[in-house]
Amino acid sequence: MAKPAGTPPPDPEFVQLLNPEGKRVEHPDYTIDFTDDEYRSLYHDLVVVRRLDAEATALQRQGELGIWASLLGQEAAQVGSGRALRPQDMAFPTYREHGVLYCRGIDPIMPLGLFRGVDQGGWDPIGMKFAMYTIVIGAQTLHATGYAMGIAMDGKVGTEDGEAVVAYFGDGASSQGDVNEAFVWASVFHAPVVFFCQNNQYAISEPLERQTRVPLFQRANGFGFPGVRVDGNDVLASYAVTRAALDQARAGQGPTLIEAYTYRMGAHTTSDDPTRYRGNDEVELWRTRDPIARLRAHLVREGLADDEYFAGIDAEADALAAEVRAACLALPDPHPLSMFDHAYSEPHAQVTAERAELAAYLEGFEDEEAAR
Ligand SMILES: Cc1ncc(C[n+]2csc(CCOP(=O)(O)OP(=O)(O)O)c2C)c(N)n1
Ligand SMILES: [Mg+2]
Repeated sequence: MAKPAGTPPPDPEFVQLLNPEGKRVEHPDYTIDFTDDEYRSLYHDLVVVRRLDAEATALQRQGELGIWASLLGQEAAQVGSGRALRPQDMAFPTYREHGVLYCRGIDPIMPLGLFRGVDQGGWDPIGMKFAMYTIVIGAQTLHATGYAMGIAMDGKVGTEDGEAVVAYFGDGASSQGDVNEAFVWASVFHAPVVFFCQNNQYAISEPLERQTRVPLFQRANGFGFPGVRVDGNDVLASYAVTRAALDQARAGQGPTLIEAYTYRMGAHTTSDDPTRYRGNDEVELWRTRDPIARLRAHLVREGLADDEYFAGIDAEADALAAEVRAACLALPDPHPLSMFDHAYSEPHAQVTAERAELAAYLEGFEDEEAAR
């Protein structure tokens, strides 16, 4: 398909605190003061979430998951923003936020149950302050905005230890009506929500140029709240920008749109073949901006870690991946009738009738196992 006519947008300007060579860069508005241990633990989380993601992709390829949406390339955007959340903050993810899920302290087996089709996700969204994965593109931005309006009404905003909300979505989702409606509501009600857009350059096969003629973060201006673009492959900048936006929201200063400029290194999901719609050149260009390599280079440059340390992290990640694999294979198949269990909180005539119909059908099989 022909590209739209006109001048392409200029090269992105973004907040960066760590360049692709692993060198610290100063920024007038954003700073960080991590301890040596915190730098190392950021690296740990990046490596672990990438390793778990690779294991999930392998499990899908071996027929153990129905589908998997990989986060490969987006680790820094997710770990940086995920670690910027305070315990009381609420997050609303898409289907790709495995790195944020990990930062929330949720057992990494949880999303595998969903993608294996044996449960609905499994974690307690309220207890863990992490809503269920949302496949309906952009819908969670409305959920997040409503939730944010709710906590403001409950008086949980405007104090030092107030609460804030983050809504994750993609570049493609920015074209959805839901997202634009969420922007309007968040703006006029001054809702304490941070809209965190991972611009990974694609919505399945549709490139960014099919979503917008202006940089995505500038959309916020038209809705009346600030927008900022961050280098999404820089975990330090992703952390600093998200932390600042969340703190503004919790202090009662309303929403912010963050565009984390990044790249989806793998396929959209395991059902997709990206070689059909993008060239290898751009993938290789983005490989040079790898989020893990640059933090590793920084740790080496600053003398914070050596080969032995890196080997230890790799071994730990491998062991965790093996554990998650074993746990995935051991997930019990649900009984078919359990699908009706939580459709409504109260008994419901239609659900009761449908349940009875399926039960009768299943009883028609001699071997109950065979009915599954
Ligand atoms: C309302 C709705 N429309 C269409 C789809 C099909 N769909 C699934 S993922 C996707 C692309 C989303 O792209 P983006 O928002 O950039 O997120 P990414 O997958 O790149 O993280 C589409 C169109 C859907 N799930 N929901
Ligand atoms: Mg995208």
